[in-house]
Amino acid sequence: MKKLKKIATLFSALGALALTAAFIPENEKTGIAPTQQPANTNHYFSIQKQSKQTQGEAKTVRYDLTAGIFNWEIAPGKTVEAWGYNRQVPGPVLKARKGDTLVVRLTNTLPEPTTIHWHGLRIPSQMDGTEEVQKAVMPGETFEYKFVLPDAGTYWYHPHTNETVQMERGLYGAIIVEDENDPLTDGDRLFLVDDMKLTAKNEFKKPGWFLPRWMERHDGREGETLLVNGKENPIIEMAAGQTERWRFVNTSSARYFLLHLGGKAFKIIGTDGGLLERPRVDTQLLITPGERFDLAVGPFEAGETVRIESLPFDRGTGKAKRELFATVQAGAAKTSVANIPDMFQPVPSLAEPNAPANRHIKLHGKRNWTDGVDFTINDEMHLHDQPVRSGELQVWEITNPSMLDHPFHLHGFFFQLLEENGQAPAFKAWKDTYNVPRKGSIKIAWMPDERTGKWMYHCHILEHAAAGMMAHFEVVDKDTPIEKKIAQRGHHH
Ligand SMILES: [Cu+2]
Repeated sequence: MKKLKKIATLFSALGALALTAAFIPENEKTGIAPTQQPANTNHYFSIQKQSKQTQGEAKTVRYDLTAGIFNWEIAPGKTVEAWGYNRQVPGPVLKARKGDTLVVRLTNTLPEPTTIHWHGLRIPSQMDGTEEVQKAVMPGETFEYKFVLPDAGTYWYHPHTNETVQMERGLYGAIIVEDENDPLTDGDRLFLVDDMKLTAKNEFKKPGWFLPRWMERHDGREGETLLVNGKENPIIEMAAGQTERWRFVNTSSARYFLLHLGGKAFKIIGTDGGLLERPRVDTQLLITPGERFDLAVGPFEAGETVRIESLPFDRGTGKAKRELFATVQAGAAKTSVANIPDMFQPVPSLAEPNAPANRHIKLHGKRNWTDGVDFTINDEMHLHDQPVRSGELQVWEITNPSMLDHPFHLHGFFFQLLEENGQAPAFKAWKDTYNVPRKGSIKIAWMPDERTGKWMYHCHILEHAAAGMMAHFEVVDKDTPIEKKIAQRGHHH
């Protein structure tokens, strides 16, 4: 009896050992120290520049990300059981220079499978982080992502598995790709805008009976807890007399963020795919889920307080409020070295606004008596769309006869807006996410390159994508007969 017990203890100890070994990140086993692992998210509020010495020579930048569950304080005394990377919300800022190779080792300690999608990065299809191109990373498993960063700008990462739960609870982070052409500013900050839907006990709220469930599927999930960089109404200290680069990312499930800085003018300098052709002065700016905008902000006067708010914007749900997200306090003045030129870089036109569309995409919904509503693309949930060929210009007309706005997101490629409701846009930009207004339409152009493989486009309101507003398609080599691909796909399903 005693001996048996001893053996049992030994076996359980061995089991525990094996389990522990599985959870040790590869870097610790090999003794290679991971680079740049910040301990908290304060770094979002003040980004350190890359060292100048490394400029010009491409390098490999490594990060270890561990997806897990932990307590996260969103405000003093207010803690949620978050899901996040490296025990912080948002996860670490991944920083590199254009041309660098990014290597990210993901370890999953969540109770369910996960993946990482690199929103906006023009990387190979196999690295896109969807379950179309990889097997989800199971609990206890590790997966290495590795790719070259082709474009400077502000990007973000998040799971492409069970997004309505995993992203809502905090699994997301920012990526900054620097370039020698970046305008000189006095500081660099990130603003990851999010909301959480919490109970009075600060637990993630799940809609109980059918009507709230129907509503959440229809409208997308919006919560009353408003966050910037994982914090509720943070106070940001900034020196007077400075001009800073503020990088906004809308990481929320469904919230439309109509940025307003107390009426103060700011310069829009970049968006999803990097810098604009020239800065644009404005006092408000719509940032829909998934979109990024880089601004040049300031200078402010010493002692000034600036409220970072979202103005009311009705996206068809009829719920529009003015809301405070963060507060900036300007301290004593500092000398400025900022220089925002009048011209950045040309954005060569892919097509004229009147170019005829070679694909028509309809975003819509239909009644479903179990869940209230299904969301569709060309009348199908989770559409399998036709392939496109490398090097063949795509002009897509995307119509939205539904009663709700939908932020359209294309994976892996930048597009240009040609028209919105029949009007040419005010400026040219590289985008990967753009709002399709309800009862309206947009026309976009994009060029599939040699990165063949499986891609997708979908609404970036996470509940809408989950409810069917999602399409899969393939980029095929220019010599592949498309008819054959369609036949293969037909055979598959
Ligand atoms: Cu939508």
